Amino acid sequence: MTGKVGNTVNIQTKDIYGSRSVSSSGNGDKWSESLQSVFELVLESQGPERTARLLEKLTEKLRAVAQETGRGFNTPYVNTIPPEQQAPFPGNRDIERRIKSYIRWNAMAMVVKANSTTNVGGHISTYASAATLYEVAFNHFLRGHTEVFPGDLVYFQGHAAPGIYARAFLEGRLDERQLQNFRQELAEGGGLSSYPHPYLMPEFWQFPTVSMGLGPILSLYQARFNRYLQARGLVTWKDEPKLWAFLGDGECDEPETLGAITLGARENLDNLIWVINCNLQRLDGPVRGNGKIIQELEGLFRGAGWNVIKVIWGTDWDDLLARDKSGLLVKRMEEAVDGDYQKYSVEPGSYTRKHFFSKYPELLELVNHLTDDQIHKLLRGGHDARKMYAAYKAAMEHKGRPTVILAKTVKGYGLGEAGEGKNISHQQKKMNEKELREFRERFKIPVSDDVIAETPFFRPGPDSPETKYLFERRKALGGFLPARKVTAPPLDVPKLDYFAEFFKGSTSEASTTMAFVRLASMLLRHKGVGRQVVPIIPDEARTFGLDALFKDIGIYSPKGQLYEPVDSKSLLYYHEAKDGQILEEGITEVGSIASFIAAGTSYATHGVPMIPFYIYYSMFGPQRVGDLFWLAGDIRAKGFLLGATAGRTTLNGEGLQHQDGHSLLHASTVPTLLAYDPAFGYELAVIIADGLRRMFVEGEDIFYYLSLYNENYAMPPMPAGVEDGILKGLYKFKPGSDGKKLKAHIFGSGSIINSALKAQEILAERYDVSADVWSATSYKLLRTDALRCKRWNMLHPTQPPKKSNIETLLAKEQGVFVAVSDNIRTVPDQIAPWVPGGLMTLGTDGFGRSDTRARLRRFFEIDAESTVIATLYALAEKGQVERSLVEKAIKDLGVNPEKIFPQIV
Ligand SMILES: Cc1ncc(C[n+]2csc(CCOP(=O)(O)OP(=O)(O)O)c2C)c(N)n1
Ligand SMILES: [Mg+2]
Repeated sequence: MTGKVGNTVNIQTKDIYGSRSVSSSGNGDKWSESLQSVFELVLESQGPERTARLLEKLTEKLRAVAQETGRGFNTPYVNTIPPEQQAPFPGNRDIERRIKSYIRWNAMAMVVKANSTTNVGGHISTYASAATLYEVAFNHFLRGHTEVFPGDLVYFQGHAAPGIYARAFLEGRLDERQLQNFRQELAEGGGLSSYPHPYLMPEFWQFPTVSMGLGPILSLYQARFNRYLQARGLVTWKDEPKLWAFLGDGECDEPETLGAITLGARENLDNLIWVINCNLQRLDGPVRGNGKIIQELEGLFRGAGWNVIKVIWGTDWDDLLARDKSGLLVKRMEEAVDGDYQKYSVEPGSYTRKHFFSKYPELLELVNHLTDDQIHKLLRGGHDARKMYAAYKAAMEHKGRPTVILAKTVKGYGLGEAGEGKNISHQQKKMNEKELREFRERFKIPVSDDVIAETPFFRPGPDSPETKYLFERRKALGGFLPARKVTAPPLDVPKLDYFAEFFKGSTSEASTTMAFVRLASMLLRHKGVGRQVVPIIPDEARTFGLDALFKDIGIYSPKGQLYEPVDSKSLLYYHEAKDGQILEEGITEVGSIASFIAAGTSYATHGVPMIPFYIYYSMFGPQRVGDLFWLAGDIRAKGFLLGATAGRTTLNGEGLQHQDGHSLLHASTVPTLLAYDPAFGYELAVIIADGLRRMFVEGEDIFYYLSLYNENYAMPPMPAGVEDGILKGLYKFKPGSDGKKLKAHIFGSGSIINSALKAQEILAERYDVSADVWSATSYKLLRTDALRCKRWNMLHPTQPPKKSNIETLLAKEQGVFVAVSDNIRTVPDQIAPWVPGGLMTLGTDGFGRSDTRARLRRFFEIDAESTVIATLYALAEKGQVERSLVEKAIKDLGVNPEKIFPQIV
């Protein structure tokens, strides 16, 4: 048995290494050759598919005896494209190298300069390792936006931004002052943003990428959204743009990076190319010191069905690999771990000779003809333009699956002592004069000794071969990148009266979620914008009643529907279609918001405005994917986010992890996000109609968050003249009865406005209080407006003061003010400083519980009785009623004064 296993291991080794096989029995070449001829015979007679099946079967057998082949989806640690299949490099290598060197220098100088007088930071080593990856792409592949081509979409690795600026400088798109002001955006004349931020540089950057993991997942869903637009006939491209995402190997630890990659193969996204800069390091140290990040990623991407191209070794290694008949070189390459490879990049060639090659005498002999210096300079694949070119070309031509290129590089390449390959490389922001001189020498930068300490920028003249070459290449590829161009036409959005049915109200009970579903279906039928609407759902359509749309507009699937759905006989069957309009994402809030962002930026990315409505469990909104909400602001996304099943007590049975009472607060933190908490169908209609106008006619770069509730109640008709108040955040919905002794105001929002309305009745009937009920649709907007006025008044102290909306609305009101909300108290408290006499707030601070709405509302003290008590207490505080009356009310209304306070600390 032992012998058998031994043999099998031999066979396995040969099988993997092919002609470079190694065998302890010494006749590996013979075995390999025999296998090879059998393989060729089978292939010829049986064809590739049957051969593959046979091989799979054999591998199964091998696994059974050898337990674990240990390879999974891996191929040997060598380049995927062998030299004989490598496409020749068509460019001028010398000129391209010089251009790249100048960019390297300027990218480094930008950071060093900024940090010589400030502490604004910046990164040198990321771009230093990635320069070849970018330059080959810029000179040969990345296509700009032209009359007939929308332009490739490129996600630049955030920390490589200095290199992208430095190229734009050589292209004459950025000037010296801008480079000088890298990371000093508030300096006179402006500066360059630290990372790709379309919000800060709206004509330059298209995609924010620096929060690790978000760039990759956005690119994936953007690639899919490009297909969606084509399938629905909203764009017709002669050539389809490619999406290129450049990312870091450390970044692959983010679940967002790898978590959705199966989508790429499932939907045949061959428009997508990821380039992973495998410099083997992240911020603190090696990504996989004890392993191999490239092999790990290869296994994952292959398993997920991607086309994987490894670019590990530069051209210098081709000769060594060809000459090594023993197979020991590949074996040694496999044995060494990333921590070793990092060490080889830092130490002199003698170290690599001693520790890498000399492990096997055959290998030592193999490099006998090389000096230590030559060994040290043996290029890694990601620094070799020829290897990168061949990989990109293969990726461009690959059909049916997305491609990932795993390019091995050295972090801080070229920085030498200042950080090349060192663990501190990522943080290096300064270089001393000696290091600058070395850098200059290594990359032959024409900067003289007397100015080198100032790290001057260098740009070759307009007639230099470099500038000419660079311009010629970009011209051939359709223009400069990155560039963000907004050319979208305004949309023919429905006017408010299109939604007139909501103004009449309804006696039959409905929730705001139902009102939204009705509104969405009306919008989908609207001639002007119906086709532009993109409903997005993470597997909750049935919860919200949106499944009614399945049949009508279909769920997008590039494969259509290959099966008969189980419910095909029902009216509303599960209907997938090639031109389906709904994006049913399955259980992925990250994926869903990535789709929202792709759709919500389509006006800028493709000049085709789309209107995403992303409806989801509100608890799994910003709390779960807040970073993408933030990014949606940065990227200037438009559209509507609908946090359904909102309210800590309105969503009653689901308990602690579902009941949301704080999304509105999260939403309030995003500067371009309008956060609304509507109570009635007509409010929804007014807000959405105005949102459509502002975003898609006026062109404002804003987006909307609306809470939706699942409690049914009669939807009232719209009172006259309240539209403006709805939009600004507060209006009087139902005045209290006349002729009462005392006056109060209760602000309600969402479905909990019903507590306010019932309290209004109790207060009038039992306590002689006339309480006006107001609908507070947006505390955020009221606060922002009030802050803006207050600040203006402070800075213009001698001019007539401005009055905020909230102050104007409440100026003439008498009595006390109470707010009741199904959210934490901080939500209404946002306006407290501007409420005359202060605001008494009731809310749902604390963890949710599973129970009935009535019991939950009593528990959190936001039911009608608690609202009455709070109103009376506010009056008592002002001395308008006796405190004993409050005590009496607590007793009369059956509230337990000793119950717990749900907010723990
Ligand atoms: C979500 C997130 N977490 C942490 C960081 C901080 N950070 C910036 S760069 C970096 C290391 C990046 O390593 P890698 O992806 O390998 O990129 P490299 O610079 O090596 O190309 C870290 C942790 C970040 N930008 N985003
Ligand atoms: Mg890295």
